[in-house]
Amino acid sequence: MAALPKKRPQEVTLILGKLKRHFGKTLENASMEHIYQACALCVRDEIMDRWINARNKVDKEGKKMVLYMSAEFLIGRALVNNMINLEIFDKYKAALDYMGVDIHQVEQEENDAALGNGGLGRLAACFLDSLSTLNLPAMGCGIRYEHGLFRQRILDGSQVEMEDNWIETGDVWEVENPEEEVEIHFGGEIHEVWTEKGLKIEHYNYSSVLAVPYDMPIVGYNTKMPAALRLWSARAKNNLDMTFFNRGDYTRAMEERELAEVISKVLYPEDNHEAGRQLRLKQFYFFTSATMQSMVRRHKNLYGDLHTLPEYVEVQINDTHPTLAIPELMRILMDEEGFGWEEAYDVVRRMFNYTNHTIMSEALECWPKDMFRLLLPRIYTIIDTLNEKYCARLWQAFPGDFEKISSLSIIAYNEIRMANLCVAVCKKVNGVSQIHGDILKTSLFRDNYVMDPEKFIAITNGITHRRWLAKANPPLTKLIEKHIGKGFLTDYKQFDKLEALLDNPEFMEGFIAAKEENKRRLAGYVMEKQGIEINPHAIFDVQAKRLHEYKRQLLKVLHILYLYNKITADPASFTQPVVFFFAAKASPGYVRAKNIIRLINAVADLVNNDPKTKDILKVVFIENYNVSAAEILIPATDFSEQLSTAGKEASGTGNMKFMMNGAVTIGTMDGANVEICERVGRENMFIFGATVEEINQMQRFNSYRPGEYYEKDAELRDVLNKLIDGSLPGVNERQFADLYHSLIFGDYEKADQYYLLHDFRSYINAFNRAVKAYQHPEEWYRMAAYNTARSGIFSSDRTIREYNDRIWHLEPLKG
Ligand code: 26M
Repeated sequence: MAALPKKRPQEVTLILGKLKRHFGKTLENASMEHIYQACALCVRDEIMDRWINARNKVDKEGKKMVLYMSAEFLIGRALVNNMINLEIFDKYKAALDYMGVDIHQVEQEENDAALGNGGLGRLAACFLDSLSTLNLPAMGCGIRYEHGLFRQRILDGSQVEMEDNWIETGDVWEVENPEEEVEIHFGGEIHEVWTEKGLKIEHYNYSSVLAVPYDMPIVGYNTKMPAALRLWSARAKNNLDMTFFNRGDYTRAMEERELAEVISKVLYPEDNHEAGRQLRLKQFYFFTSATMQSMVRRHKNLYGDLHTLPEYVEVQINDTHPTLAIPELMRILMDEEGFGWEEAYDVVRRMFNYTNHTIMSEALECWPKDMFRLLLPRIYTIIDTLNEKYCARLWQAFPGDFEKISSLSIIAYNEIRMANLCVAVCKKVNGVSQIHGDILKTSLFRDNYVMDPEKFIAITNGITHRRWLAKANPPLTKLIEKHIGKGFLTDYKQFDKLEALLDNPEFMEGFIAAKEENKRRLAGYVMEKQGIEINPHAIFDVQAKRLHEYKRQLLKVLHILYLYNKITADPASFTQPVVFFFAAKASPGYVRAKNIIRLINAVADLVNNDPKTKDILKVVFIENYNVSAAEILIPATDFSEQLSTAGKEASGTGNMKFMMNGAVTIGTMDGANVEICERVGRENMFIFGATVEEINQMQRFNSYRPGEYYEKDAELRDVLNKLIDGSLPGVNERQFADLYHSLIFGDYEKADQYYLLHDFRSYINAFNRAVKAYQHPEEWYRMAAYNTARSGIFSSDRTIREYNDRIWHLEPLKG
């Protein structure tokens, strides 16, 4: 039968209308980017009414809201995500089909909004999706970086950074609100003046920068309450300083403007590392001051009395980066609103909560006192007073114990320690997985825990299963919907229903077909982007995360070299085809991390081109890992590599994404891997390596001797020697000497800080068990599908419910 002519979908008219009115184009002469813009404008229209409505309701009904403050929001693309959450994806797909346009090509026109580095920023984005889906009143508050995380290219095996320009295609989602701009003050001097009302602080000779908010709607699934993401952009107070201009000093006239606007120019690309740079401190004060000023302004307009602020606002600070909101609110209440110290502190101590994301000492935020005081003189005096009062409290708790008091104090050794400030003032301090929460109590914040045990909680991270399953994995989502309906999209508990389907052959066939389809999609992506051919029938083994020594990409490299040695010595010893995918950005200044990228690519060169290994092993470095690449990579994965040294990865969230998409984890007992293991059992994942307790033991007794592993294990020695014996193509023999040396001898730090050699054998063992399991397809896919079935608890909807029950106590918006 001939196909009936399809009825023209109504969305076609909408899209064509936007093309005509906004760009003066018809379908025939519109570019793909025009079509993207037109679709985005249509979707935006669908959002706006709900958005306005929700905000009015919150204001009118006097609902409490949460301000989720974060220096990073790693959003990714918005178009298709918004369509899915508005339940209009199928209609738009049909409309574009009708117009002869592939919706996935339209999708790719959008640049990722990569206003974050990694886990911390992506968690913030998942949380906003869940807050909106659960209809909880929320606003995300951050910085509108003109340039997000750099784009990565690999040239001759090395990382090269290129400028990101997300705004080119992202501005369609934002609404500029110049009427809500606020002024931020830096530098200058402060004076105490006596007035009839008592001592008053005045601030002189400061320089001003304007903060202009741009609001972006965050649409949860079928929500009544789109959240707002408010990002602040820096602008000079005077466009051109005419006093300089009139004197003929044209450069100076513009300089002022450049200096102001540089504040929101670019995201610092460091993850889990703190370099103490002044501009970054400016960024932090800039967005925290703007957020506090606008919060106070709104509250005064709506409710009049600032004493009631804690009844209407909860502030969650995402790591220490937004900590300055605390002294800034003290400043506003005291210097601008006439509150006394105790009166202001009583408001502030009831509003703030702090999430810690790392115990890596190099990532703990500390600022040199002198630099801080010059840049923020008034905030400095407030912190100084907070510190004084806190030390008095510490003295009560630990009389005479100067060492303890100085380790807990907010200011010591000429540094201001943001984590200590947070712990001193916040109502709740939370870790991001159970094990991480325990480590906070027993090590990083041990003494604070003794003083205030009720402050410390652990709420395990989560991921939004709308983006990470429904958007990223259409075939598996369709299969799940067919068997259990769409309810799981808003009710994560319904994942449990999948367990019964593991005995259903139709479901299992569909599960396998979905995995195969996703593997072919990834193979197509790798071919298109990088011109590399891969075997879609091989095991897809994936390690995708920021490059960091503690995450141990290097352990994976050692393992690949081990397999290479084995196969070249005896081809029969390992015959299972495996593609090893790495995807990772390194901070541009992190020399060793960049060298590990260079090494991965050298090893790829070696094994991919050796006739003895090229049909068995393939190493692929995925360029420019970002949210959109993750959406392709993760659903295609068989083995999820989660190799961090136990005790170092606070939670991990990639681990959850892989699990949900039916990959099986090879991992250490670290972060949320521990809870994944609790959910699926040791028989459905591959655990290896030292535990936190074992690592602590070795540290306590200083008993770890990596050199002994090198001496006793000949195969390990052969692997390590490959780094320096000229075997690796395309590099100088000295290229990896530092890595080699750091594992066996160490230099400034001690050798093999992250226990790679200790865990090497244990890892090989776990990998081999995984390969063996994979070779029994029926059992393997059951294990994979079981992982999906047990993953519901890692939805960020569960996480947000827990934050709400234990910290915020917000009421969902109804009607
Ligand atoms: C700080 C100051 C200066 C420059 C950079 C930073 C900085 C930026 C990002 C410090 C840490 C940053 O991120 C830390 C992070 O992403 N932590 C991860 O948080 C995830 C969400 O909770 C956890 O799942 C990861 O385990 C944890 O590593």
